[in-house]
Amino acid sequence: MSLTLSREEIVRLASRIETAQVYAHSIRKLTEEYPDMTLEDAYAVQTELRRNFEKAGHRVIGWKAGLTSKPKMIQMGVDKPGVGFLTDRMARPENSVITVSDLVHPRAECEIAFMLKSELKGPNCTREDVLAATDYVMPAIEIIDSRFTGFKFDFESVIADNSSSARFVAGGRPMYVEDLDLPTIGVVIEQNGEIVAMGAAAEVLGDPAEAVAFMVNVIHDMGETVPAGSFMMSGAITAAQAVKPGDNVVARFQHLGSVSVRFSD
Ligand code: 0L1
Ligand code: MG
Repeated sequence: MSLTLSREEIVRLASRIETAQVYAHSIRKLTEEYPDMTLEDAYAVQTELRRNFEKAGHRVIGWKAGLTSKPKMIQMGVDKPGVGFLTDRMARPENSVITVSDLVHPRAECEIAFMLKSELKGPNCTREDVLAATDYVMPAIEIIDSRFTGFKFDFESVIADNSSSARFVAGGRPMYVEDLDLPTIGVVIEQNGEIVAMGAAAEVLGDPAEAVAFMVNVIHDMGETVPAGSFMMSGAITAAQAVKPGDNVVARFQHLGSVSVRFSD
């Protein structure tokens, strides 16, 4: 696989996505204009988007794995997850109110987040490396937002759109990985008091630490390492739930406590 887009096209597509994200309007998936776009092109657009946000003063505080569950990968026709960057501007306090009028297709999903105490780097990062570098894990809700019209997209378009990153909320009870059997941690999501999804962390590549190792290796391909202090969201354990103003979402994790968030206009 290689780059097919020119530097000018990468800059133009990154700016199109940035505008869609900032002003919450939908755009056509990028592959309508560039049907031969490769994964390398998509990550080049995402990198340009990251640089644009950094120039505007946003701070990259970590990374996320997206499309981690088997059903979602099958739906997208891929056998690997995607990666996106997380910034300080996406973070929201636990139980805060998230406005949906500045999002396009908001959905909530629950994940296990890893806080790193030492640097991780590819190209051969393993699950064991991740566990050794992890200070603690904690539960999180990610609010994803695809910017593509009609919620129609493909893998390349999603990657360029920073894997639909929008907001995230961490909370619950931080715990050391040695005190947990990560794959067997169960989670239940409630929306307005009703259970809407449940699952076990093994849904994420068999073990969420595998997803973090996968991310580190993709980040290496983007020319970056992952510093100590990074916040790594390992990917959705259950399907994402569409949310609307007035909704209240709670993710209850076994051992790790719960995280909640509310939504308004
Ligand atoms: O975090 C994720 O799983 C990203 C999902 C990307 C596709 C979508 O917006 O549903
Ligand atoms: Mg996610």
